[in-house]
This record gives sequence, C-alpha cells and structure tokens, in this order.
Amino acid sequence: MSSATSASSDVKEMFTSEIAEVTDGGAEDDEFVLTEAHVVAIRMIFKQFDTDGSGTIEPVELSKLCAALGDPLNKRELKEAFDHLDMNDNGKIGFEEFINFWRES
Ligand SMILES: [Ca+2]
Repeated sequence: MSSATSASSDVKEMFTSEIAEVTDGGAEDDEFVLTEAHVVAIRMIFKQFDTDGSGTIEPVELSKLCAALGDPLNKRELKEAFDHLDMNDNGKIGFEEFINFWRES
C-alpha cells in the first residue's frame, strides 16, 4: 500500500536513478540538483516517452514510462503521479511541468 505522496515520490526516485544513469552517475549526491546535463537527460526521456510526438506526456505515456523504468503503476498510483505532475490540470504534462517535478524539494 502506498499513499498519494509515496506514489509520486516513487516515480521521482525512479526518474532520478534513470537520469543518474544517463548522466553517468552525476546525481548521486544526497540532494538532487538539476544541472545542464540533467536537463538534457530529462528532455531525452521526455521525448522518448512522448510517443505520439505531441510535445506533452499523456497518462498512457506516463504509464509506459513507469513500466519501462521497471516500476509499473496501478491505476490509482498512475492517477496520483499524473495529477501531481500535471500542475495546470490540463490532462497532459508539458516539458516545463515535467522539469518542475525535479526542481521542487
Ligand atoms: Ca504525447
């Protein structure tokens, strides 16, 4: 069982380790600080999972992203994580929203 906050922090953890891999272990510090390299890596991940090329991540794309990172989310977790990411509640995650996910503490 996981609460609303843990669903989205799980996702964040997953992304963070994925980015650490992409950026060659640069994100191993206790506090995750976004560098230029991270932004590039995040953009790469974002594009990779924007499978329809719409420039935004929709729920189905987020679902695939999490599954691909080895931690498939159930419907409820997916909705929680998505709602957390979708800051302006328009039903899709733009790159700015995606990036803000890492900027918040
Ligand atoms: Ca899309």
